[in-house]
Amino acid sequence: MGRFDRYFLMECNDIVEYVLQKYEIFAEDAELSVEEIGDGNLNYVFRVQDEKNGASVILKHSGIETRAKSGRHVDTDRNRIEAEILMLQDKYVSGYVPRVYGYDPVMCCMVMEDLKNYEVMRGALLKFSIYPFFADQITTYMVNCLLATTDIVMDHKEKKQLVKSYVNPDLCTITEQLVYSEPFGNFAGKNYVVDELKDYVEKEVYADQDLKLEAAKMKFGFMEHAQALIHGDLHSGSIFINSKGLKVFDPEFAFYGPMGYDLANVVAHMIFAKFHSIALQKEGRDKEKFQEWIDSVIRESVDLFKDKFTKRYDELCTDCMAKTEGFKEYYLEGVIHDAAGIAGCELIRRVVGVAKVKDLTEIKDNILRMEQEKKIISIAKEFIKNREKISSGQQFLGIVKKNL
Ligand code: SR1
Ligand code: MG
Repeated sequence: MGRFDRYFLMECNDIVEYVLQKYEIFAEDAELSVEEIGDGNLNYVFRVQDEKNGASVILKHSGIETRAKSGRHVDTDRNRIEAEILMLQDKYVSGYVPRVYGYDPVMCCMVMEDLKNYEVMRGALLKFSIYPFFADQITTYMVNCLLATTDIVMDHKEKKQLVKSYVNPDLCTITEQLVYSEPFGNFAGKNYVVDELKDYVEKEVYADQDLKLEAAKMKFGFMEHAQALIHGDLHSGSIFINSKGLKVFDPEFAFYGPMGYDLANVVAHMIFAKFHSIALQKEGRDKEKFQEWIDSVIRESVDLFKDKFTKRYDELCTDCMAKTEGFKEYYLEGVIHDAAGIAGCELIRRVVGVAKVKDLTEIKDNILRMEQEKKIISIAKEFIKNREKISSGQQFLGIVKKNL
């Protein structure tokens, strides 16, 4: 029995032997070095580099426990789901996801393209970088991947096979708890905020029964609505970007859920970037330009999603009843309402919950941070409570601007 025929948690010094045994990627005279570069909550990410010839790959390896020492066990099947989703999405929207070279179900390890010429978008936004084509690119990714996997387009039996193949109970449990439950009641007692925000959160979030009811409705929408194969965690840390293009990665939370979930994450994390800039970017022309660009992304992510969805729907729709006049508009309205409400949940959970975002934690002055977080909570509450009235990019942006 070989060393890698039975699962164990690999470390840096196991990786060269592993790659050489399992893959014929590198030249015979390669001089390989390994570096652990992951900074997520769940997995280990290694860059393997041939120092002599320049080639490199990324290995993503799943542990049975989360990295954050919560002791939470998470099914390593997420690594299979991630590898398969990336390969599937490459067919729907070629070039928008990293290439996968192989997946090993024993060691729960995927080998993929090293995107050295790209930057993780959250880091880039924290430096106030602007990407003029982002809204256009991310909506192309979303519409192509999401619509193709719905009952609108896909053979219904084939779709049910995908639903089965991507049941993702452990990762969905994380979302059900961290996005749809804990933010509205702190049931596990693990939420935390800066002292200056505590009273506000008690009153405006935990004691708001109307808010809790709307969140409960949305939680069941998430669990019960197998609409499309969603990415499931499409925040700015799941996007590699440069001035020409982007690659969406890390779809380990993928499953059949409400497609508004992905759009919601894009919008919510642009709002975090906006408040990070409001708090920490030096006043001046660059700040104005960054703010204007963020606003345009919030608006266009929604409007371009709608335009592209409308066009692709007509091209791809196969279901006879889905061709009924008025159904497309009804269906798309529902997606946008979902996106508004889910964006609200995402905004609140990153303020009060255990999984924070650097956009806010980098604001070291607690008063300044509390001021931004209060506004974010107001925006979120309006998104959630009024979601069924929100149907355009301008309405999303209007709510943000009203609460600045
Ligand atoms: C325990 S995982 C915490 C969060 O990180 C991931 O990126 C997801 O957003 C999840 O909710
Ligand atoms: Mg992730």
